[in-house]
Amino acid sequence: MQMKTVVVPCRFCDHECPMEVSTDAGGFPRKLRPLRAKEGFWCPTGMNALEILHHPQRLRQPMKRAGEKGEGKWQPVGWEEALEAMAARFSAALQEHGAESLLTIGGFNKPFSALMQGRFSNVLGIVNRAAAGNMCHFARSQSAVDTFGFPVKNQARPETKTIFLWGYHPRSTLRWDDCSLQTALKNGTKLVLVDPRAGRYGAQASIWLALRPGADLALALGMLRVIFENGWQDKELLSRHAAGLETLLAQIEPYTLQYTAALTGLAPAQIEEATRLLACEKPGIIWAGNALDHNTDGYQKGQAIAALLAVTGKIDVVGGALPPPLADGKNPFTTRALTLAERFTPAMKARRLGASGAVHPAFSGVSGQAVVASLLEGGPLKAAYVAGGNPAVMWADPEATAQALKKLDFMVVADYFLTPTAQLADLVLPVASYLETESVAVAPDGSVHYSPRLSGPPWAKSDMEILNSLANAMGYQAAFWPDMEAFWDEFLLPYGITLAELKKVGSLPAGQAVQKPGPRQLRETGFPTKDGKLHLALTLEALQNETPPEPLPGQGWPYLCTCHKDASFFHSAGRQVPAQRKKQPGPVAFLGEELAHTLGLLEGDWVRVSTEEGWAEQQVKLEKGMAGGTIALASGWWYPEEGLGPLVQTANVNRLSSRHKKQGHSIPAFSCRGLPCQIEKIPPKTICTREATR
Ligand SMILES: Nc1nc2c(c(=O)[nH]1)N[C@H]1C(S)=C(S)[C@@H](COP(=O)(O)OP(=O)(O)OC[C@H]3O[C@@H](n4cnc5c(=O)[nH]c(N)nc54)[C@H](O)[C@@H]3O)O[C@H]1N2
Ligand SMILES: Nc1nc2c(c(=O)[nH]1)N[C@H]1C(S)=C(S)[C@@H](COP(=O)(O)OP(=O)(O)OC[C@H]3O[C@@H](n4cnc5c(=O)[nH]c(N)nc54)[C@H](O)[C@@H]3O)O[C@H]1N2
Ligand code: SF4
Ligand SMILES: [Mo]
Repeated sequence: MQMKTVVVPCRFCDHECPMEVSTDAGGFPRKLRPLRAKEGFWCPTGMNALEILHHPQRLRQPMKRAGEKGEGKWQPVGWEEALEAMAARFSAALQEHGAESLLTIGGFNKPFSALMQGRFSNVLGIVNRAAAGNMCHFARSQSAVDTFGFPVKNQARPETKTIFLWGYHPRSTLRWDDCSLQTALKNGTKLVLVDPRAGRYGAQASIWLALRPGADLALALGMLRVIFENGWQDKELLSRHAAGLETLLAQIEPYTLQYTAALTGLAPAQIEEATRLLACEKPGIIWAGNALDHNTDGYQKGQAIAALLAVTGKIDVVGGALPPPLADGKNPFTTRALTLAERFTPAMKARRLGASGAVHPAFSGVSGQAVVASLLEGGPLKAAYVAGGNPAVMWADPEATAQALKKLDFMVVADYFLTPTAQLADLVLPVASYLETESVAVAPDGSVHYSPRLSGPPWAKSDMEILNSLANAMGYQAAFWPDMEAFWDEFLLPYGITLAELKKVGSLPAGQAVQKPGPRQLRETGFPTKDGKLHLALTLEALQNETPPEPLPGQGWPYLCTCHKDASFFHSAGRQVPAQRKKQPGPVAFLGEELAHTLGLLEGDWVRVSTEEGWAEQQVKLEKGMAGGTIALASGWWYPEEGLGPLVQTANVNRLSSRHKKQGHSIPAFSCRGLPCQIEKIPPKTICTREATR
């Protein structure tokens, strides 16, 4: 068979990795090869596009609900009818109940899909937009922006002497970071691991701080105190630029080594030595992950980490945390312009759910907790458009989330499969994967590439196309495009080329040179914060009476549970895909050998982990040196094979999390790291992966 190859960007997440696709004589994709494989890069999610293409459980046509919500009875409908129904229901909600009655739900940023969702919301005036940011990275990145003016990008340079992996496990999650980390380690960079479990880095770390889950704020404050006690701070930098230093010093005062050790479960000498590495072996960087975002005090944790970087002079230094370039030549058309972001005015933002209170002004979305609370209380929401998210699995308290979503008059879900969220919909739409969509890709070097639609299932449409058609059907032609070719023509305007012309030539070389991040002499000019200062005081007072900063096991809940992501799955997706389930057939909870011994548990046993909120059942894998009294469950689990409906998610770790008790201050996240829990052995479960996936 004569094969041809073509390079297309994977669009399952916002990294848009180039994939080499081999197509047969009919142009049908047969083989995938990630072009970054040479660097040791591998991603099961990107690779599953081929299996999705042929999967028997793939959504194959729009379907409307035929029975009760969640009953599993569907009636196939054509695209025309689906679009008409959507346009009618959304228009009716708008007219009868106003823009506050509409809701969009997206998940982790899917390129272009999120863009069109943003434009759709901005044109219609939708104020309630739930995406994943508040439970993903927002606390971490915004706290750095507020402290020294820009978010931290993980970059290892030959100059980098130390890297802290702090609640971040890129070998499973963001593998290109792991590739660069491995290169750095080979070149002598030292690794400090801050994680209750060793994962894939325990053996590579010079120091492993196996802290109690949830105790990151205490650790960071304790380390700050060690720094000032030893005079390791960058005195010159602080004397010129620090704001709020006195407050910070008062805030860290209680966190003596002994107190910090007691709160974190770490040895004082270990904390001291890790702090010395951070402060004295420079330049260096802290690569922080989801463990910092997934608590009510995620913003304060981010502030403390940002303060650690700032006081040790790691900002704007080659080998440390560099600011992004002032101009980004990657795409002359900014997302802001394409989404018509200026239409989302402060007055509109003020009308969204949960806007009052202590929400950070930079956070303009709504949290899942606010959506669920409002729906259960009979609030204004009537109709929802869901694309790229699976809230009935990924939000806190899946049961309440499902009950809440059922209360909507009308919910549309665009997905590949009938997920627990889609099962609750009134209308489901089959979405096209990156292999099945014609698009344009702008590479990091600024070059522009045509990405063909490889013969995929004709029934599937891209998110962009669906929303563009919906907006047209609702009468918003003026702010949208007659078809997708017209959209791409507009996207390509700054390049002086049309889609049809790009299709002929394939690619445009990099135009404007893309700037690399580099030092900007901020020590001289001041930092890109509103007043040029380094803002070191933490907004700790905001936490008072809300959340204890460090969860401690209590009566009836003697242990602590936390979670992590499986290397083989992207959140809740992929559980139907044989190759992925083969790698990871079921949900694995890591348990320290000591605790396993205390509980009489062996590798492979099944356990039920309970918190005040609920329980989840997973299979034990023993892990050496894990933080005392801790179990780390896998997130995102449901069994498509069980067909039991959306309410039965026995393995879902989010059953353990509260949706209302701990809203999170500043950035509304829910806590899923460091919850007091109980662990008990249960009879073994059989996971029928073969039936599941065939
Ligand atoms: N306990 C716990 N909870 C967590 C986390 C955790 O670690 N632990 N992680 C949090 C984080 S970091 C995040 S980002 C969120 C993620 O939350 P979500 O983004 O809601 O989770 P996903 O499972 O990725 O849901 C994406 C859904 O969209 C579908 N999909 C994929 N690509 C596309 C596309 O291009 N178009 C459309 N229409 N659909 C698509 C997938 O099949 C899947 O069903 O969860 C958060 N929740
Ligand atoms: N395979 C895969 N890759 C993904 C994703 C996916 O779902 N699957 N999701 C993508 C998304 S949206 C995101 S946001 C990133 C997230 O990527 P990561 O930040 O790496 O995500 P996690 O695995 O959730 O958490 C990282 C580490 O935190 C540790 N941890 C748990 N509790 C604590 C704690 O209390 N303190 C500390 N210090 N550590 C703790 C866990 O053991 C784990 O090693 O990954 C992205 N890439
Ligand atoms: S899902 Fe994997 S292959 Fe696809 S863009 Fe993201 S990291 Fe790259
Ligand atoms: Mo995320």
